[in-house]
Amino acid sequence: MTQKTVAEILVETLIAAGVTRIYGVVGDSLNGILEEIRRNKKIDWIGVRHEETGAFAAGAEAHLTGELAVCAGSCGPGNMHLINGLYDCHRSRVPVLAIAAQIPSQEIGSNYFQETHPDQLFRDCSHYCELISQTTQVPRVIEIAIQTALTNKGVAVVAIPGDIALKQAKYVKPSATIKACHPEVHPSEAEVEQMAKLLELGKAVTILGGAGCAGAHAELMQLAAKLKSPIVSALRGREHIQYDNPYDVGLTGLIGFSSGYHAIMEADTLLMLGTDFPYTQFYPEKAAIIQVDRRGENLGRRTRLDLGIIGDVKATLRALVPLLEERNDDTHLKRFIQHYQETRKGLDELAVGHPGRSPGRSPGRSPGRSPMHPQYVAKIVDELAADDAIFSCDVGTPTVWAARYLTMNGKRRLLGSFNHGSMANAMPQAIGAQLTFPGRQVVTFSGDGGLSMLMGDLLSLNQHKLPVKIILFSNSALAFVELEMKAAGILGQGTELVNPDFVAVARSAGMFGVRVEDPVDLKKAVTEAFQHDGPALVDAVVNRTELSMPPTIKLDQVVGFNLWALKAVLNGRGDELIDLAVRSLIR
Ligand SMILES: Cc1cc2nc3c(=O)[nH]c(=O)nc-3n(C[C@H](O)[C@H](O)[C@H](O)COP(=O)(O)OP(=O)(O)OC[C@H]3O[C@@H](n4cnc5c(N)ncnc54)[C@H](O)[C@@H]3O)c2cc1C
Ligand SMILES: Cc1ncc(C[n+]2csc(CCOP(=O)(O)OP(=O)(O)O)c2C)c(N)n1
Repeated sequence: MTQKTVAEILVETLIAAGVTRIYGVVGDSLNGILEEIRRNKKIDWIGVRHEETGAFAAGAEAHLTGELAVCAGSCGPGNMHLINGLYDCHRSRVPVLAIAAQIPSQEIGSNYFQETHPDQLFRDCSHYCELISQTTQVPRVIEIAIQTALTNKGVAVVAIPGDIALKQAKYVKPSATIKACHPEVHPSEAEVEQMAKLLELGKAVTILGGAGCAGAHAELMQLAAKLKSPIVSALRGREHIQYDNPYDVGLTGLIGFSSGYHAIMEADTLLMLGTDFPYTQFYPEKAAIIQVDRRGENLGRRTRLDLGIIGDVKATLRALVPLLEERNDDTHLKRFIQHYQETRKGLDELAVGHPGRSPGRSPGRSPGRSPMHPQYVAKIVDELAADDAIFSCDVGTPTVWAARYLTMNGKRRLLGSFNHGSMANAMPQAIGAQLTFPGRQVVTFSGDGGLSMLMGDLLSLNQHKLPVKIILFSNSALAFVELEMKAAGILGQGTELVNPDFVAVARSAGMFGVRVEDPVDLKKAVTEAFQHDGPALVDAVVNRTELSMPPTIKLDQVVGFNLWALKAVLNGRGDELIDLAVRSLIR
């Protein structure tokens, strides 16, 4: 009977599933697996400086390829550091396997050095989470974990004590089934007919499309053409929907466009396709609402429905479109296309650079110089970036600028921590993206708070020779939260950041670095960074108090804003108040 070590079988099983790299930080509980990876040579070990980076990087790889990606952490604190990144992967529904090493098996339950219970800790951020306590469990448990991550789309965790990994086990050839499979979910004919009937009743139908529209662009355009419907995108759907799309009216939501907001609110029928857009206050109260989603459990969880259909967007639309009459009346569509053009014009007018000056004042700037509009930075990067660039944006205002100013063209991709909403995602995701697509340009929109949170992994860019381009929106603040505090009517504290010289940090990490304070220097700096043969950072000094106004301002937000203004005046922060007031008037 052929025997192999558990680690050997684990690595072979991963290779059979198409895994080519594992992100993580080593530790002696991982030694058996590490040694097998070294010996086998078919998997690259990507050492990072923080395990959370490894989990985000694996998530980016899985998002971009749809295939399994793997990260690993050593026992106790080593794998606990994975947890936030794994939550992000799980909520974004990307297939990731985490190998969580465990303390020696005979010590479990004795409060041993570094003891935790990963098989319990990771339950909430995984579909499958099991401990291998016997050699006879491999390869079965590993295969089930992989299969579950791929089929249910999300995280699976295998906890494995270091000593078990080194033991001999009976060798079983890895199963052929552990590959990503993409079955189509079709609704029944009767359900599609019911949907067609309901849609025919609507005079003003708006489509809200999300990430579930991936691969269904042609069908979506045919549908909108027949219904004469404007298409609003949810943020995760942008990259799949907004290109070559004459029906596009932008995003809705707090950081969305007023055209997207009104196209939904003023529709008599809303058709939700592959979206789990979470903000309930942005759904219409009176319209008939139809939702199509491949997961039945997601139907109706954000808004009440008149009809819920379980099905893939592509398969459902293929069946639906032939049943619909083409409409002649395009009043609803035209109205919101025009609205969108006006909104777009308004946003583009904000994306300007005034050489040598800008209206605000912020701490830490060169004397006599005031910061740039972040919108201008975003617009210039959009113009200069490659046609097939992969972008990632940090949670915070970089998400706003990416949502509003990065053009999606069907080849570009956009990564973020959109569902989990964790800071510090952009640079780690860029690591995964660049390793997966070494020939493509990978650009981050980073916040100074976000970048500094996992800043140790700037070192990984040079170490792994990853030419990632970091566009740093340097505003010396946790600005998004500052804005939220203002909207909530509190003066706030804890948002100020005393930053290092990021260019010096970048250079000492082996990167190209350039600081830009004057808009006139921006294009040259971004071009140099893009042309540099290696990792680069552009420290763009931007205005801290640019408002990301919601498409509609509710009374309580206005009251809150005024309350903040009052407190600011009473506390003698008048300069910032004027700054804000000017900006909100502009808009
Ligand atoms: C700071 C910040 C601000 C934000 N502000 C906004 C905002 O203003 N506007 C906004 O839109 N978002 C905003 N977001 C993002 C928001 O939180 C959600 O992540 C986003 O709206 C979800 O997009 P989605 O519905 O496309 O993706 P998901 O939430 O991933 O939903 C996709 C849905 O499609 C289904 N699905 C998947 N594949 C298929 C298929 N083939 N066929 C059918 N169904 C399928 C899934 O089951 C799921 O229900 C913000 C995020 C951050 C961090
Ligand atoms: C891990 C984590 N901690 C805190 C928050 C709350 N939060 C959301 S955005 C944000 C500020 C982000 O600051 P920065 O990266 O500097 O971007 P800015 O908004 O200033 O442009 C904070 C603290 C979060 N989302 N995630």
